[in-house]
Amino acid sequence: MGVKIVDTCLRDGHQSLIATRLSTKDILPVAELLDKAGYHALEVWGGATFDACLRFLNEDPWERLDAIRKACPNTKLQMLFRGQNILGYRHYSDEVVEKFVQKSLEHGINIIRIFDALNDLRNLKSAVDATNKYKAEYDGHCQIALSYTTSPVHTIDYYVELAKEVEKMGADSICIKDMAGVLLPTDAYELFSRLKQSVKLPLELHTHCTGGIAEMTVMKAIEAGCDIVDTALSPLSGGTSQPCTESLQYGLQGTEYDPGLNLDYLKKACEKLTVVKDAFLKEGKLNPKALTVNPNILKYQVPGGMLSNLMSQLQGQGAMDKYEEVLREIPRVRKDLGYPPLVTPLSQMVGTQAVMNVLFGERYKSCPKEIIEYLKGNYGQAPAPVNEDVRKKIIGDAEVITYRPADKIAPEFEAMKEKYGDICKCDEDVLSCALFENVAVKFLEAKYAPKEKDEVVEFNVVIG
Ligand SMILES: [Mn+2]
Repeated sequence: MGVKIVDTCLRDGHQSLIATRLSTKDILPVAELLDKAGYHALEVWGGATFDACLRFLNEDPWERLDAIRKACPNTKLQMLFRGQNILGYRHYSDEVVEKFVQKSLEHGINIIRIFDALNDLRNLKSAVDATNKYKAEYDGHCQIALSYTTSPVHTIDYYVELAKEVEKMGADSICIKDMAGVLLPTDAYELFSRLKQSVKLPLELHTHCTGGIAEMTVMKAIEAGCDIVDTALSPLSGGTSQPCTESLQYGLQGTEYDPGLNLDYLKKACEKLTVVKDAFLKEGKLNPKALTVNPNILKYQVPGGMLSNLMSQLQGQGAMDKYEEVLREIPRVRKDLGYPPLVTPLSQMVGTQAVMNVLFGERYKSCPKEIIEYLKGNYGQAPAPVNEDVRKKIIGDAEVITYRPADKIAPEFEAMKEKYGDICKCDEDVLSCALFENVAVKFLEAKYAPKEKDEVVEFNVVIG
């Protein structure tokens, strides 16, 4: 049995390289071909795709999912789900989490990859329980992903213990989610060897090429028994994205690890996606910097998506010259905050704080409100103690909670449904509003507005 492959080009590939701007029109012709190539799954939804559809592409993310499901009758579809954050940037109520899981499965998702930025398992429980509740009905699968990072507390023992706990929680498989691409080949070998000995579940590796070591890391993980790896079709692979699918297929062909993918279909899909990619390059929406190996990230631990966001943030401020300085500030902020792994939403929060610290010329002179909430405990437990001087400077004597943040969040779904009863035509619309209220309301108002053109069409009918 060879290694199984999940292709990420239609989710993380474009999230990492082109700020999640592939449209459904770009996606469908590629998806149809990938569906025939023999993948374990295609990662196509979740992460930033939902937000980007509503905010930038004027597309309904639920309709995108339906269209992809229709285009891919043979392959499992996977989504990335941020635990209690769902696909948003704050904690939602348990019943919104459950409803979102159920609707995702109903619209065709099979594998729900659930993670929490802080690996605070309390923040995974609702999503995991909901997936397990509905998975039989919809051919679902509950994967728990552990956010990988390195720090004095993030040791191999830490991950092995965490893996044992998530196995008990009801995961069907475990993913090591190395969103920054900082997992070194020898560490991967040790980590996957230890995990293989400690848990019975299938193991998956998700990493990024940013630092230039991903292919080595993937190979060592496979040799240590990793069952599934994430790769991206060539046009959206490499750089801040995943290793290239076709290359891995060529590299492992004929070995005991042969993924068994059909290279003819991959080539056809590659041709379609290359046309799309070239257009993004031409419009300047694919920054060549994102495609260049950056070994510095092995030092700074910055994930690909965060790097491209950081670049556009700094470009917007006309401060690209501060890029290296911000990269150096990130690990300092991270240490002050108790070594949170740099993954959404923590990556944006730490990134923005680092930008502010550099641009204001004084550390923590100003803070995003999310950092204030984090320091009050509202994102969950930090992996290591936070710097109390920094906490005091930012939140003073405000209360710091130790219970699960969502414990105090009242049910939100019905209230949202009532509030936007005139705009929402279905529960999916209500969920869009629950996650991204302002953006979704604006989108739905436009979507359901009577089309002016249709109303004023006049026919010159000659009755003779
Ligand atoms: Mn990723």
